[in-house]
Amino acid sequence: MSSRTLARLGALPLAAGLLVAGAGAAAAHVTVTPSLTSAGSYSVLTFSVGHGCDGSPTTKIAIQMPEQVLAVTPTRNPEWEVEKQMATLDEPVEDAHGNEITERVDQVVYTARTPLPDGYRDTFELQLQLPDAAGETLTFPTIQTCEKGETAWIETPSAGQDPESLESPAPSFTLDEAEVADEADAEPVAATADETDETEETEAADDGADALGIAGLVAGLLGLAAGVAALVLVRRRA
Ligand SMILES: [Cu+2]
Repeated sequence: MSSRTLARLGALPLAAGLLVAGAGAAAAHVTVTPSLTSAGSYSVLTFSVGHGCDGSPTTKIAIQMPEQVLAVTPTRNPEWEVEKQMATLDEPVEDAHGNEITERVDQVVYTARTPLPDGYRDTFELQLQLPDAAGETLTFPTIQTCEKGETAWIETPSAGQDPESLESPAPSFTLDEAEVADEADAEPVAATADETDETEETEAADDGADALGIAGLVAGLLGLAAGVAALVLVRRRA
């Protein structure tokens, strides 16, 4: 191993330390914190707004979705109206249920019922399935509109540039490798259990009781499987 390689390896922890320190400094910006970063996972992204525009209260936050993202489920926030602005896809695609999708969510726009005063923060949660693209950085250019003026959080670092040197960086994060446990995705499993229950309820009482017992057993086993999968996930992260 050459001394140059050793020097590079030595620089790695330093670079990582700088990134962690940078996260604190960026806390006042408009930032995104994903609940999961593994490619293909269902993640809840929490966008936070830490201040107004040069002291002016915030009236609107418009978050642009990366092109690879088709569908978004925004969490409602009692202080804000939320609206999805759609864009037509160049070519229709099929979703997991075989339905044809002709448009995607281009922007999620939160409009304040009462402007958010400078010096107070608020958060916006968007649930979406992360694209299956480990290593790629997802960027969410965001326009913050205030009673006076606006801030465009749209800057992205060029190659080798320190993101901390940007005045108004776009919220972003990098996708990690897909988790193996994602194969046994919790959502489809839950949907199957629900359907079984509904079908059994419409049947005769005699058969229904037996079937419900079996459905309960199946649901129990599925729950156990999900629990084991979750445990494996937790162990892997630790
Ligand atoms: Cu800031």
